[in-house]
Amino acid sequence: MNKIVLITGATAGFGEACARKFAASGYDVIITGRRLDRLERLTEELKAQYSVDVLPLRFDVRSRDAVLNAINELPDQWKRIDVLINNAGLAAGKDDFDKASLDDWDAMVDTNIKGFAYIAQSVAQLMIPRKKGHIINLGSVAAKQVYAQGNMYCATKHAVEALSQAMRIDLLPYHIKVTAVHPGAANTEFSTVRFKGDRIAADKVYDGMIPLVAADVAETIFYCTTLPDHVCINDLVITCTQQADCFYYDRK
Ligand code: NDP
Ligand code: 8X3
Repeated sequence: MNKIVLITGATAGFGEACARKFAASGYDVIITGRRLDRLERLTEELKAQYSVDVLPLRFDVRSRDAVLNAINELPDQWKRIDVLINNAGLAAGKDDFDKASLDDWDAMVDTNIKGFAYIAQSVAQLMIPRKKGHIINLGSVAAKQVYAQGNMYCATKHAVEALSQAMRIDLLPYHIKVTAVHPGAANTEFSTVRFKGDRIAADKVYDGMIPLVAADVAETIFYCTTLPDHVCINDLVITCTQQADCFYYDRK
């Protein structure tokens, strides 16, 4: 029987790369996101290329009802989730605290904290009876530091850090592993989303350096799942070689 991974935000970036990596390694894959066309395309690709089962689920993690319906109504054979990659998230805008859009703040809080927590709790409830499972939460270097104009995004990622610690403590009796993965700058759709389609602003983020790509992060996440049952990586920061942290870059 194949292991099962559930990946939120699998229509782009890290989530999509994780779907490919885990499917290539023989996992059956539950992929989620809002963009149905991408979910359908990826489903066909994974099934054809890797001969694994794929279950695409379209929902918005900001909707509590949608999350609970999707997870509670999983067909029985898909409830045996071994790994959750709790990845769906975004930065919206990059503005001074006093000028930032409240809609942007709501989108980040609702997605990166509330949606993230709804997913983690509902999947943890499926893992608990089996006393087995691995939750991988996508934080960021912005979970460790706060940078100018990062205000609410950094706050949401600090919340991911706090909630990862909280899950690790409260899920300890069930031997559920909780790993927080904190990437630095990675060239995905992230910056295009943050700057609302402004490609010049988005590309500037990666000026003069070779940033991470989604496959780098997927490889690292997958590695965390390959360790023996008694070993858990709790917290992992990964940056490209030209980035030290939120502040120090060596741009050429
Ligand atoms: P992308 O923008 O490439 O992908 C984001 C994914 O999240 C998409 O699949 C999107 O799917 C999904 N998503 C966003 N909002 C929602 C929502 N409300 N409901 C359901 N799905 C949603 O970004 P990345 O892959 O780069 O980012 C993934 C995670 O990693 C995020 O949490 C991000 O904060 C974090 N991160 C990113 C870094 C980077 O530099 N790229 C660095 C550090 C952390 P859809 O639009 O179809 O719903
Ligand atoms: C994404 C990386 O540095 O733009 O979380 O916040 S950063």
